[in-house]
Amino acid sequence: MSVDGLRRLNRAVKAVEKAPVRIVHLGLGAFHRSHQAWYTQHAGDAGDWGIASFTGRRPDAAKVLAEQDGLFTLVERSDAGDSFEVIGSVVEAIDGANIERLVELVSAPQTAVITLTITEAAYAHGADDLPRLVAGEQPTTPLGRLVLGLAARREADAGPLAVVSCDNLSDNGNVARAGVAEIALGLDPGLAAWIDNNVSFVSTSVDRITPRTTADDVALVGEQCGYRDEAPVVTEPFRNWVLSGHFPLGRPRWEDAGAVFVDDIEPYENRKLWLLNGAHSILAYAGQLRGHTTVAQALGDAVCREVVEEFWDEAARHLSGGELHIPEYRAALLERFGNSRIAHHLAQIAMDGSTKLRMRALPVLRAERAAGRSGTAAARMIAVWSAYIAVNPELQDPRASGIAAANELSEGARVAALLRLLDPDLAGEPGVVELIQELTPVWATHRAGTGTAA
Ligand code: CS2
Repeated sequence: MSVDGLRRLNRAVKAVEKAPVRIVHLGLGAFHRSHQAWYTQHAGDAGDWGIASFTGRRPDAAKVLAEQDGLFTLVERSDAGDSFEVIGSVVEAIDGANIERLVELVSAPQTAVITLTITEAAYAHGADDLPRLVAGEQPTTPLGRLVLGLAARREADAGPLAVVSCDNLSDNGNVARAGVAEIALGLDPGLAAWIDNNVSFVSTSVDRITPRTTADDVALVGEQCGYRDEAPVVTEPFRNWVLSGHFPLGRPRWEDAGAVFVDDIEPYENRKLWLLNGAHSILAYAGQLRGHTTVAQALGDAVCREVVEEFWDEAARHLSGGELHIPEYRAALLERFGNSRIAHHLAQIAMDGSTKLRMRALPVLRAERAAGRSGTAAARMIAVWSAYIAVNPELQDPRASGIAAANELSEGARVAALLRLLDPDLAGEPGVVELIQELTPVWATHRAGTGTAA
């Protein structure tokens, strides 16, 4: 970006002084910037809360953003048009491999909150770093890095803080706690005890549909705003954040921006994971098998829409508590998914299916079967995944080797092996494998315009 452009961006954000770093974030991606960065900018006390955000695997995002002083344009895109806002809450953008800076910031007494968007799959992989940490080498996983930072905080006697998971996992605070504890215990039981006494793990349900930025988005911001921003983010107008847990050293007044704090987060998590994310996964596989590219296109296909609605009917039977307003929520989802100006690519959602389906299909399938019903619509989510990976074996997945091994088997054994990857117990239950097996082939041969599927 030109110096002139940057100055104009700076003026636009009216950020004379940057907020001090009090939040450390792991996982500097588009979603972090459309969600936590937006909420922090809109908190009443935003001036007190700057975010230092670390990338995950690649340094590029940090480099581009650091050159813009952390500033970027958020484009809110609705059917009615675009609106543009410069976000200034990310005051430092850092390569995740810069462990020195991470340790420095996590051990600083003024750091009060660590937020995470590290992907669902990353919570299972922290222990991969244990041998490296024990050998005194640099950790490479987000949880390994987090534990190293917490160890430094303990050494510095910098006091308690809150870790806030913002990934699409049920009970994500406790999942983060367990992942961190496993590494810390292997490294030093004293550290594990310190974490137990000083680190609060907050669970959250996060929501804002945010596709990857494209070259067209960069060009559009240039045309509409009159400056060149190399790292804008396009998102939908809707956003939601439900949090549950304790912040021992305080937090931004995110409630000013609409965040909701609850005692029991489970009903909200399930509503989001099953209705929104579950529908996304169905559309990702069924939609691509039927020749569609985006969520809006897939939803416009009556066959895809019907399987989504059937899954919603099943899931809704097991959603209760809180203030869920399911009919309104479903109607809002149809509108959000139908926003055709947001090109949300099905290929992006399809990745890491074995982890996502555990959260999106399995709870509904188990609940339906416990109630004496077949759970056909939930089983169909697994069937469309199974049909999709049979013809797309290269799809990114944390269990890629298990999927490749399953793909070598005959169809019946293949489906059983895939289900075992998701849940060995369910795979052992009579009738489940057969049900998924029956539902799979019709999708394997399906293409748009060829009638209805089972
Ligand atoms: C999607 C989510 O990629 C996926 O798996 O289902 O990223 C979804 O867009 C967000 O959770 C929306 O809040």
